[in-house]
Amino acid sequence: MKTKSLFCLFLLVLAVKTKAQSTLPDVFKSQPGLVVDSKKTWFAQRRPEIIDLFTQEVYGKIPDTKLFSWTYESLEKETAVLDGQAYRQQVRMILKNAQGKKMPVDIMCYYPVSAKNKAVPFFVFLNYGNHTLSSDSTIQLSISSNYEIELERNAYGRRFPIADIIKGGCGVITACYDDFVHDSNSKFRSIIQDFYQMDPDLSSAISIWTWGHSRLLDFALTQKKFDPKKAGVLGHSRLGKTALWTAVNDERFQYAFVNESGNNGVKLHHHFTTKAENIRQMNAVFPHWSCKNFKKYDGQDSLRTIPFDQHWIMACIAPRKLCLGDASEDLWADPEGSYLALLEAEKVYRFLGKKSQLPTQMPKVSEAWSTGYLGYHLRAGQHDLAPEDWLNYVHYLKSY
Ligand code: GTR
Repeated sequence: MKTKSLFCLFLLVLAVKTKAQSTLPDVFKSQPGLVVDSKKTWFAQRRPEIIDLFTQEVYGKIPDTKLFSWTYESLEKETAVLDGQAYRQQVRMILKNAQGKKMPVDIMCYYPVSAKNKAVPFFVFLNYGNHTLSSDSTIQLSISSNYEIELERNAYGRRFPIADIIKGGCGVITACYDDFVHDSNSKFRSIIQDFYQMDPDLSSAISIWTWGHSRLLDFALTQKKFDPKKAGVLGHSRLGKTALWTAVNDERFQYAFVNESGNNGVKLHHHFTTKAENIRQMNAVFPHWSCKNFKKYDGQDSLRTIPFDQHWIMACIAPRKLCLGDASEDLWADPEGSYLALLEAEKVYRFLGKKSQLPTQMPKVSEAWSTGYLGYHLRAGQHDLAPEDWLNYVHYLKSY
């Protein structure tokens, strides 16, 4: 009897798996049923159609940059740090909306001394308070983060090993994500109305942070030490979802580094597992991470009826570089569903003529793959942005 029920369970799992694959929405099939058959139709029709769909149904609108202006004030002139291996600068960007309302954002950048002679590859990323990156007391306490107290200095230093990144020959440019909009539903709703002058139902914190990444890139591009052809946006978890959406929308980023982004990041909704975060859970706890329309998809991942999936938006980065990292114990972010999404997105890279052939088998723990266009590594351990992840990202940004 026991064997029989086990066999039935096996058949059920098999049926679910097969269904999951057969119902995966086709990235090449446009809304009115047109099948994309040329590069031209991909770029002129299908890609914009996917971005519009995700703007309307998932992440909401990004602020219209034309309605804002900004100036920079120096908080710290170029200062030698990290035993003379790097320079650091702190700059306050004052954002101004069309009504003249101002909002400060504190930017911090580091670059290796070699950047004086030759522009370096660099990472743009948001953090949880500039002062949480290091114990150096000359870093300004964050003006907006939840971690504003002195005690929080260096609280996230491990996640951002600046000295290693500098040693690897790369620069960084960063600011606190809360400076652009607070990561709480109520604050998000008031700031987006007061400062961004947008309907909160039609946007999301992810779209505001996306806009923030682009403003950091603007600043980087005013600085000769950063190589514009080697600009990477990087994010972990909620900020990994943001890095993905940023790279789609801001094509100045040649590289996207998406670490353990999970649901609404690089995980397939159609790869439904009870161990991973689902749409309903994310919408309930973090309603401000997606627009109002996305709430109607609650439960559609478990039923596999959601009419689109995340490989569509990943494919919109093609042919630029996309590098993912997951952790073996981070089942909440669903490493397997992320790798499957990458394999699906790869079909678009190949369609666009790029020679990219990732192994069809999920990489083993501690393995890292790269095809020159797409990269993936699976770190041993839990949900985190660890020095080992950075080793892969620095290597990737420099090598491809
Ligand atoms: C979790 C959330 C995830 C992920 C993570 C993070 O609580 O469920 O989607 O984004 O937070 O950002 O650390």
